[in-house]
Amino acid sequence: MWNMRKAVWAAGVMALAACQQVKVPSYDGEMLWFQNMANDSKTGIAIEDSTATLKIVREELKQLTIADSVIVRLAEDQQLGNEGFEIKAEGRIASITAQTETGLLYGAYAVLRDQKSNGKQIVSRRETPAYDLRMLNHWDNLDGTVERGYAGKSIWHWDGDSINEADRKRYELYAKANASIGINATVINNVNASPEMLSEDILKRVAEIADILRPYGIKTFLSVNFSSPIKLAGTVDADPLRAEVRSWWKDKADEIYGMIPDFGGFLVKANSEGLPGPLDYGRTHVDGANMLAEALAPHNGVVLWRAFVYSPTDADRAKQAYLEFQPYDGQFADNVIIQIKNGPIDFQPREPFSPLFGALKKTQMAAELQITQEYTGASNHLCYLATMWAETLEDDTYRDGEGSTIAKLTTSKAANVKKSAIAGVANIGDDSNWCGHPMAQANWYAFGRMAWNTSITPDSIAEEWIRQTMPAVPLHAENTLKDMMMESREAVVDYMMPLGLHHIFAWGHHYGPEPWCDIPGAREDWMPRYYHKADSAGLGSDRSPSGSNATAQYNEPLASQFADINTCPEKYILWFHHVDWNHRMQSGQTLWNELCLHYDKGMAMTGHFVASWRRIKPYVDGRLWSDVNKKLEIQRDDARWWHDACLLYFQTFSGEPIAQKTIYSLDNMMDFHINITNYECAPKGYRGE
Ligand code: GCW
Repeated sequence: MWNMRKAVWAAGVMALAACQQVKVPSYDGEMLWFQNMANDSKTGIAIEDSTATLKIVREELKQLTIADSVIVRLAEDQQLGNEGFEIKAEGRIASITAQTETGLLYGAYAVLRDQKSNGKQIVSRRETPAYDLRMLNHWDNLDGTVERGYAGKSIWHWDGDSINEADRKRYELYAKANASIGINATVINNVNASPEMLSEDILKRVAEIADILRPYGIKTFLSVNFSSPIKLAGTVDADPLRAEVRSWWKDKADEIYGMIPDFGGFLVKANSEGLPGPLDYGRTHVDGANMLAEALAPHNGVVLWRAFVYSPTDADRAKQAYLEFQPYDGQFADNVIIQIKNGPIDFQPREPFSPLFGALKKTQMAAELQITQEYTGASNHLCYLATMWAETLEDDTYRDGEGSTIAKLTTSKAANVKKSAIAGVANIGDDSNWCGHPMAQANWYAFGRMAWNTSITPDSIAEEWIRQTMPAVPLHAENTLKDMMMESREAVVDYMMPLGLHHIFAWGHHYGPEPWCDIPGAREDWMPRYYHKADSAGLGSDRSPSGSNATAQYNEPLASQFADINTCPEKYILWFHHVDWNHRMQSGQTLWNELCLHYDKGMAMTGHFVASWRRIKPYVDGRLWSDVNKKLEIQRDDARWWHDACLLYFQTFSGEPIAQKTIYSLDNMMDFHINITNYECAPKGYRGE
């Protein structure tokens, strides 16, 4: 019955589409969210376009069709700051005002966004960004590879005397894409940085790149290797208190600013995963960061010092960043920002927030989010990450009492913050569609939009993105697609690591499951069992006071809430507790059954995505459709892999049969029979109503 209804409904949609003769616009993956922009605008544009930035503003506004005229002007308005803008619209006449050219550029992209979304009319408003630095972090290496990159090789090329025409065009498009969503800073190389990055030849190319990005309001930053002076100048060591080392960094900073006057600063991964750092010389993170800060300060440069540190010690890895950084609160220079990954471990599909956010009171902090899908299905899985980031930004640390959300503690308005920042590890490569998965472009887009305004909802960002990327999709299909996006991250959590499980990925890659992985002699904290702790009694890491006591790193009331198995949110239960297989969950199910049902549901959702995407087919370009379809089918098969691998392995400990609520047909999706809405009550063997 259900199938029949569905078939009739589908036929109806097709017929409707046919009789409306949907004109499906062509799709060019390279053009990101600038698909099918108008080229027949008659809008009058009043602008003094004497500079590179203002020329871009004029060019962009030539695509504006929803106004008869637009006046673009600079004016003093302190509250708008350096990047804010004001848009006023009366009928079909609009004006964009800002104090700076960059503000005007952001205003221009805002009205163009209105043209495709926002009721397709220009909306009067004033906007200023939430963060001063809205940064991409590329993990790109000089040899052209991209660490944890799934979209081809690096877009940055280092050979030849200067940047070639094709690259120049791509960099302009890259800059335009970033500017259109408010990204104003980019670190172009990997945090696992080569000292060579600071060599003269490479810096010349960096300067060329910076020249291309500058008119789009984007500052260039570099990741630096702490041992650079040893490698490049033969200093005896890289001790941050050694005069010779300090003056090398000063000279290097002067040299860089001589070439790139608006250079942003350095991003540093030190004493982490084998990289050198001040601790090698018995010094501290403060010594290291402040030395670089001193070199950059005369030029207004910034040091982003990463808190992603852990070593094979006895301390629970989840506790280490806090243990290493909290004692130095208040000692970092004014132009140092501590860059903290959202969770205490490493970009897992779901982690509780890093307790360091709630512990540093006198230190500037930036959240580091991962746009590239290292642990969320690479460029094969649909995983719209805005929902994860919103979860992090809204998490309450209780640092200054209730309401101390991460957003509140890190944005420009936060106390003690001179320069605020947020970073996203880029998912960009030289693939023609930039991100590997067409839908992964939405994550790049969403990162920029959330960095501009932490309160825009993931839902409305998805809507904006769809309207600009797939402009012919009618409302019902847009809603279908939006639902897929909004549900996708939870689905990934469910089929990979539900209930607080983490780091059970395969050793050689971070794509598939390998909870059983056991490499003789390898670091304990790189082994899945370090995290899942499965045994015949139960599953999960005991981080309560009876275990590693990581819960104590959180402020009250969270510390007590997480510490007690009965009050710990179930989404984190296996993160904080070793839970008995027969523990009764809120649903009334045992832990084992609940675990099975999460895997089952995640897997079912991926089938649901395949089916939903079929409904979008009439409205999008054929190649785009099949490209995404292929990936969704891979995701569905991978979800089954995760489900089978994890449950069969954990079953060796629980000894219980695998519970299931859905029967999942992998080979005949047209006969799709999982009713997600009725999921909760679908009996085993369920095959439709
Ligand atoms: O997630 C881990 C990655 C490494 C990465 C590291 C980091 C750049 O597996 O590839 O190195 O984190 O964030 O420094």
